[in-house]
Amino acid sequence: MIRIVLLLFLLTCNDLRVMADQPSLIPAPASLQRHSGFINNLNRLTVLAPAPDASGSLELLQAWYRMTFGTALPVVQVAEQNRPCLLLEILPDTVSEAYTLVIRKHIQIRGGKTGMVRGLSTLIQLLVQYREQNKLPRMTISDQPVFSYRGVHLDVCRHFAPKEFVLRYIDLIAFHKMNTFHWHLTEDQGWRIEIKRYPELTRVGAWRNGSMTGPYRNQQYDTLRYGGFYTQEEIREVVAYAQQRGITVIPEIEMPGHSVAALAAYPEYSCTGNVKEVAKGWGVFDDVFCVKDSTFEFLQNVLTEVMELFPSKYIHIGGDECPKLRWKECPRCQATKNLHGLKDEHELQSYFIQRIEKFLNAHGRFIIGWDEILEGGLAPNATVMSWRGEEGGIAAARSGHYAIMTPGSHCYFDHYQGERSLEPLAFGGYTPLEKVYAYKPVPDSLTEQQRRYILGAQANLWSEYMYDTRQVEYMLFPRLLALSEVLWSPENKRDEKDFLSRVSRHYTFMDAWKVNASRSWLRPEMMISGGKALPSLALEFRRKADQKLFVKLPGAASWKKAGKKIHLKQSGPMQVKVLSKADTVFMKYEFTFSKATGAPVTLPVPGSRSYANPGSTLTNGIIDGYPWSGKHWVGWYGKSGEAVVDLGKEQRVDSIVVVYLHDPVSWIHAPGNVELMAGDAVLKSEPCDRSEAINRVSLPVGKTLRTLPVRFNSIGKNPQGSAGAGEDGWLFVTEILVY
Ligand code: TNX
Repeated sequence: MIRIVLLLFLLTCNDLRVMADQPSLIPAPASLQRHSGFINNLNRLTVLAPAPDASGSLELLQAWYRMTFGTALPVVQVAEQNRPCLLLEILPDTVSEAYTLVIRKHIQIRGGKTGMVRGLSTLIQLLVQYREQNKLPRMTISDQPVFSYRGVHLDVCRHFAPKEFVLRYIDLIAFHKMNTFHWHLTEDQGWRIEIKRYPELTRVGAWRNGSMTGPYRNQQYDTLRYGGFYTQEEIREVVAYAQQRGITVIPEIEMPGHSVAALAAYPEYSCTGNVKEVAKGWGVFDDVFCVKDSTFEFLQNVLTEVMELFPSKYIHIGGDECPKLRWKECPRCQATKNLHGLKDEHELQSYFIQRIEKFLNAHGRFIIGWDEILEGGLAPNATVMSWRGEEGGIAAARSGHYAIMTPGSHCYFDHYQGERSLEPLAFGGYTPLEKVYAYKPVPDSLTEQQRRYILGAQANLWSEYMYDTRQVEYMLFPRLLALSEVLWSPENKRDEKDFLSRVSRHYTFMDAWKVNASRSWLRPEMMISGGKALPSLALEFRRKADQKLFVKLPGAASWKKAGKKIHLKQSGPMQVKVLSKADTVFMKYEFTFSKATGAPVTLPVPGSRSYANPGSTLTNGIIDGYPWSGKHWVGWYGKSGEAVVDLGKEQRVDSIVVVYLHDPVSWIHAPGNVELMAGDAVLKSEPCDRSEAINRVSLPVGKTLRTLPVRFNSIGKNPQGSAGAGEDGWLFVTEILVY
């Protein structure tokens, strides 16, 4: 008996050891086969000089090796006795991303020029992991990506990134097996690419006389001159550097909207001729390119220089968020509209994009545009970048157009990745690591035939609140690791728990490269549910690994160790201390109690898309702040919302208070008013205030009630003069309080 137990014990130990030895790679390879045994003396690794090597693979290996370990590998002409040797077998193919990595007596990577780049990042990750043990397990990896488009975007207009950082960014995304860098080069707040024929674009357009300094609603600005741009020589350097790393650079030149900087430099291409300065604040601006022949001549000349610099098949021409106000009032735009028999300004936008598309197609290039290019008729050969959800991508695929998925819900890395109150200022939203990892780029609603039009997905880094490049890294990592695996690895290999443990280990690599990676995902997540005798709450923290939790409850004088559930009965601040081997974090939450706190809520009209949070969100005691984060709200898109609060028993209700959001730049508008169905009577509130971002409306009741059906009346489409005018808008509620 004892012997059997001992045997079982030894077997378990062995299993654990094998587990700890598992190669930890991100993204996970398509196939990995372990062989028995190891290569020893890893610290004596050499690399065999490849036969005439035009691919630059050895150079890249040495650059990445030096970034990681501080030195280069010794290069030998013949493998030496008792020293492991790395052999790069470079195949003539330059396009395929497939590679094999065989570790037996020596190490061999085999692949075309691009496959070799992918293989090198796999090898370096293994070397980081097994360096301390000084031996490498034998294995064969055969690997290739699932999706052909694996993009990362960077907005260098809201905040500028110097060329040196752009090069580093390319290294970072290539190392994680992404293959496209979408370089957002022009915006209202800055034009960042030198165009020889139009020097004013950078002399005037690359600089602004102040920037927004806080969250959008505060409308505070500094008066510092801010800007920068890339010379054509620098751009050539970036493109060549990227090419060497298997990265295609797609430039984005925004039109017809988001073009204030260009129009400040050349006001003659606006409708009014009267655009005075590069925009200081973020948002959507009414001044856009005027739809007349001279504008097209200008843009075609610009694009001609752009094509000379960027060999990519695709040129991104923007197309998003173009208000139609100026066009409606402009005689020249109206003349163009009438001349071509166009129905409305949406068709005029479509005409604009198609005319540019024709020009680029004639030069052998294809356009990508944001999903607004679907409105008023899609240009025949365009590829759609779907950002307002997945609908744009679905519509494109259904009509036989290629699409790239980049929905705000999963791919906007300018959103918060952790509890808002603990994070640096961000755009808004809530896109934690696990959510990115759960992303499926191909919507289920597509047929087999339509699916092949989904090329892949992309992370977007809009830099309104990324004041420096450290912050860019913070927002990119570790979320990029999740997206890279979503796009590279077979879906049946996806396993969140396993992935998170690999992410933990990957910090060794990220620390070596001095990446300012966020550790927010390591914070335990608070789950709130209703307590037993209302009003009360029960809190549970989803902890990671070895974390210990201590809490100081509202009104309490001292800290106590948190059990599995924490019971809460009153308003006030709650502090949480999380201790682990890695670090200590403090978290603070503010709870607001009312008669409804913890009460169950049903949603006869469920929330939309990423904001379809459960009804209990509205009675969980948390009133979110500004900038808002996605998880504390229920959001309804293009319609009114409804919620029914169940107080558990009949009781006196003097009034109810609804706390809602008003953030027009994000297409979120305060409700018109709110209503309560109190028995047969319908009680209506005054019109909702919209002077702050977070507002509350109070509705006097004075009745005895148990269930409270509340209706939040939408104001309909986004009003004229605001972002997304004429489109469906959102309605956001964070809390219902009952007194
Ligand atoms: C919308 S995404 C924009 C950008 C902003 C971004 C912030 C897109 C095509 N347009 O101009 O920076 O939201 O999340």
